[in-house]
Amino acid sequence: MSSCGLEVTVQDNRVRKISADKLNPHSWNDFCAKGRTANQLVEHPRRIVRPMRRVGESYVEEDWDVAIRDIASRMNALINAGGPDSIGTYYGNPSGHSSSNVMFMNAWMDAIGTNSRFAVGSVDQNALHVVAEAMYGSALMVPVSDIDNCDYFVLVGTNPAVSGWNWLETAPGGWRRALTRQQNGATIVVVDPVCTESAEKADVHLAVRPGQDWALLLAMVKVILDEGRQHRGDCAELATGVPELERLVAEADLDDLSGRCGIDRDLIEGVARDFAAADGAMVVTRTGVSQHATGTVGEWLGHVLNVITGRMDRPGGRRFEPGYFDALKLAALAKTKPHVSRVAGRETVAGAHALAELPDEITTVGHGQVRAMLINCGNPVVSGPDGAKLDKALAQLDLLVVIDLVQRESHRHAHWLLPARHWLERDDLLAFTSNMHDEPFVQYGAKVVEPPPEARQEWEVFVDLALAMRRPLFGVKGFNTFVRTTRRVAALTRRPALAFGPHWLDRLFIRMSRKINGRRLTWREMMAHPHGMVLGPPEFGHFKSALRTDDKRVHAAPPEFLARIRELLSAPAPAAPEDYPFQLGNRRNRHSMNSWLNELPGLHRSGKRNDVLINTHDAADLGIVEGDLVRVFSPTGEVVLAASVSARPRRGMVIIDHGWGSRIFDPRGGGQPESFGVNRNLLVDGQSLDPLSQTSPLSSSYVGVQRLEAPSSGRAKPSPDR
Ligand SMILES: Nc1nc2c(c(=O)[nH]1)N[C@H]1C(S)=C(S)[C@@H](COP(=O)(O)OP(=O)(O)OC[C@H]3O[C@@H](n4cnc5c(=O)[nH]c(N)nc54)[C@H](O)[C@@H]3O)O[C@H]1N2
Ligand SMILES: Nc1nc2c(c(=O)[nH]1)N[C@H]1C(S)=C(S)[C@@H](COP(=O)(O)OP(=O)(O)OC[C@H]3O[C@@H](n4cnc5c(=O)[nH]c(N)nc54)[C@H](O)[C@@H]3O)O[C@H]1N2
Ligand SMILES: [Mo]
Repeated sequence: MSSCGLEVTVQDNRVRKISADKLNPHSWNDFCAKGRTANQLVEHPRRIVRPMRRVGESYVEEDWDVAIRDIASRMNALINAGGPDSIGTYYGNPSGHSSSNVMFMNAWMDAIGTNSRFAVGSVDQNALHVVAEAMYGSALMVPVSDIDNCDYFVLVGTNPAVSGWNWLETAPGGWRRALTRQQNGATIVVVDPVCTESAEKADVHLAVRPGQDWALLLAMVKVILDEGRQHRGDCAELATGVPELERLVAEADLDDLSGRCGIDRDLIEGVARDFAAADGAMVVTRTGVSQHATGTVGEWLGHVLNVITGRMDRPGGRRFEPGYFDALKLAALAKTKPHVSRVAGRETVAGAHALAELPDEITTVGHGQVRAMLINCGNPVVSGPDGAKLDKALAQLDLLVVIDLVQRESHRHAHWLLPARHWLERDDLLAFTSNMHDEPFVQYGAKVVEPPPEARQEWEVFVDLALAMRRPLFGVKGFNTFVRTTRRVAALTRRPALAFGPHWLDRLFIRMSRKINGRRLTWREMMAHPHGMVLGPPEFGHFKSALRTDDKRVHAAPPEFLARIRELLSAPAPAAPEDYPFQLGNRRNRHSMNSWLNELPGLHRSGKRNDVLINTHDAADLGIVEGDLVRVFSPTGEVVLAASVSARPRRGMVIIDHGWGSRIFDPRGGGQPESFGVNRNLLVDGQSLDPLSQTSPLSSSYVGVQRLEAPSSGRAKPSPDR
């Protein structure tokens, strides 16, 4: 799914065994809980297997025809009354793991012409999109890591030992490969307020103050530019804006920056000099940087360090992988018009509005008020800020449609539950991500088990809805007639493949594919390699020509980023409010995938719950010992959970894993909802955002912690396994 090759043994249409595909030349040594447990989701006892319509407090199964007709007519009525923006959408993380889902969801949204699009990017990777657009000219131009040649890694806000080396790039086994480099002399620097599994293995761990990466990275840029350690050639020819950067760092003071980020000045200077001097080096920035109000400028300065020290397109640095398919070109063609949101007045980022804006867009009366929502592969009540507010808003909708495998927390008010196919039940070619692999790679994802007969792929739902609503797919007049014609031909000839669908486009994408090592990939060749094909060694030299800026240069100093830094420099360093002295951090768990694996049997053996990790000294001050029940509260909400005392977090920081506290309902069996752990995002307010990426500062909230009671003998278990 994240493009990792799996070997699946199937008998009588049931998965018997899943293991890493040893014959997959790209990903054979990477295998995670998502792959290992895939069959449990396929056979989930609470899986939705037919469309279900809400009747009072329960659900009844219906035919697809009934579902599509009802949804289409209700949506059309809402559009007639309040305009296309009254239909809202939210698409979550797994939508990006299916090309056909993304493509046809957009085709449908363009068909109805709605601007009420909300996406997971605003709780995840928007900062990277904004930086890539400003510096490289395309939101999708994401450099990949050349791990195997790197001598000096600066890993900022990422815990690859647990989460893997991926965020708009996939480097299978990335962390293990970095550790191999380390054994051969490379240095690993981890910047993280928490002493994570990755930080433990690092040569240098910089326990930065949360949200202050920008100050640390700016200090490194300053040391490099002030001391003349930059790559002169790239600063003059590859990039524009270096003089502006020099002016910016002249206004900053190293002691001030060191105070802001909480890292000693000597240490910063040492890391900056070693980074600049290393043969191959890279800065990598991820969600730990982005999920703060300063996320975009933190992300930006990571890229700046790579650019000014000559790391772009050089061994051991960050490369551009052109892949077999030019996703940047397609993205430029398919780019949606920017839109300003009705209530908050903010412009879309990467084609969608911030999830944080959704509740007010639903509850604020006026033309364009969101009255219907379609949630595709998402659990926004749990993954975004102030879930309680969103839950309340979702309850007020005239129509809530969900496409998912099971009914989770965000789906509790759904009027329609539509059954999706699991990725083991569908064919897919992930052409859009071909430039995100760290080597040129192609694999056709083949279906391994037959889905429940009534489960459908998302694209089918979007096509059927557009046809039933009589609104042209892709917003192209005549497209629906064309689709109907191909369907008729397919029915007459009994050749289902003749009906228009994503498989038409997959073939087209391969026909259009770029030559790699002088050869063009063919469909036949791809299909003859079911384990995937590495299309040649990673190539350098594609970065400059792939740039989509008007002058084909890297824009190292976009004015809006400079302005934001000046704003931060002129403000005092943020301090905790008196009643909420702790900053709330997050971590990922080896056995979780955001909110969607926690309930599976066999995972989290030592306890299906999250707890709150409190620094040893802070716990002593509060009189809290391991296993105590504590209340964690903010102005937005509160949760009650067990304490785990640990030396990992910085003082003044408490950590609660996200993704928990999401009920799993039983619309078919009518059983009680199952629930594990608490939703820590109930503590995060939805008002503050990173102004540049509109990302919610999920890791910046201030909270108070209060001991409620001592552990009963049964509760004082160690913290959940990682
Ligand atoms: N505090 C805090 N909050 C965070 C984060 C954090 O680090 N800290 N991380 C953020 C990040 S990085 C992300 S990506 C988001 C995730 O946010 P979301 O994408 O909104 O949430 P997920 O938990 O990934 O839920 C995905 C849903 O898709 C369903 N699903 C899985 N496969 C399919 C499929 O093939 N088809 C359909 N139709 N449905 C499917 C699952 O059952 C599940 O209900 O959370 C964010 N929230
Ligand atoms: N097992 C597992 N793997 C996953 C996922 C999962 O849920 N489970 N989710 C997948 C997804 S959707 C994504 S986007 C990726 C994310 O991959 P990563 O970005 O590597 O995610 P995390 O492991 O949460 O690491 C983020 C780190 O940032 C730190 N951090 C918090 N605040 C700050 C700060 O202000 N500055 C710095 N420097 N660090 C900070 C946190 O302590 C944490 O260790 O992982 C993917 N892989
Ligand atoms: Mo993510």
